[in-house]
Amino acid sequence: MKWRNSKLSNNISSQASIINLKHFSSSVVLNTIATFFTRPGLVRKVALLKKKMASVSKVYILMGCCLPIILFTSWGCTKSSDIKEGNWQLVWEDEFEGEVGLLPDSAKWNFDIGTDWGNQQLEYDTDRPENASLDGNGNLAIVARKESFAGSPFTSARITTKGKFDFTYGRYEARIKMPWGPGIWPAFWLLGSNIDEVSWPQCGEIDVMEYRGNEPHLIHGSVHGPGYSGGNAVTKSFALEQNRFDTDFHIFAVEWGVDYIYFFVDDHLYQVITPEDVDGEWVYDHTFHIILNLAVGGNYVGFPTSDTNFPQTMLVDWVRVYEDRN
Ligand SMILES: [Ca+2]
Repeated sequence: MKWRNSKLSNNISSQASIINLKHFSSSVVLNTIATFFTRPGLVRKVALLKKKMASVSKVYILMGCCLPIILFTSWGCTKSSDIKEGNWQLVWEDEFEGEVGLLPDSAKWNFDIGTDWGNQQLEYDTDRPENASLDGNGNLAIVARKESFAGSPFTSARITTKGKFDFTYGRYEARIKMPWGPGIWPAFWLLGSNIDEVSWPQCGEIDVMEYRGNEPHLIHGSVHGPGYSGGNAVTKSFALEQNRFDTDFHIFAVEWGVDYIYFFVDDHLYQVITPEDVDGEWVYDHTFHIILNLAVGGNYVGFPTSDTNFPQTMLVDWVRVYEDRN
């Protein structure tokens, strides 16, 4: 989540078109390969793929002639044998069940209290239930508010598992419903737990999901490490077809193993990162911890406008971590 040089896109529709084509040419093909050759849940994935194919039928017509070429090219880049299948066993979870107003379980989560975090964020992150608490319906609500607090014009929250759950490899997933509005920046991410010893970005960072509130149909998955951080991170976007991430819950996940990180939205594999894809050291071989936060403003997302309503709420139904027992 440390971005320093990213530019705010003002052309959502054209960017969406580009991303959709990228998604079509790589994600759908990868998903096709993964579905039919290596990953579990064949029936469900075929159903998802059919739904996806229906939604991009116009693209199919336009690109029909190119399809064999794309398939051939993608097959050459990512063989079915490259996609590893995990035998996932649940090792950690928070379902956020409990009475409304309760703080997140202190046995699992810490609050990072303060502001900026290196990104020029505007909010002050507190440990108050007004900014992070259970909603009584099985969700954690992280709430950004417009209020003057400790010298900042907004408040919100940032919670981490550092020192309480630090883990290496596995499938990390969360079911989240996004807020919406310019300058709103929710994220679900992993940070190297050795950050105090080696600092950032040497510690490594895996952004399972980032989202710019002014682009509610797009999410982004990234890794930051030495030589490829901030605006030079290795990243890819996933766009919903005629839908938005703030109107319902979606599942965001990574599957992280020795020399690979896969990125998923609702079981669509849309990005594969291996050591060959990073322009620097591969630093994803030690323990990381989980972070959930909702930022207001900052270099990555730009700043709130008159179109941004407050309070803004990021709802998290659950966070689950699985270990590969293969
Ligand atoms: Ca829940």
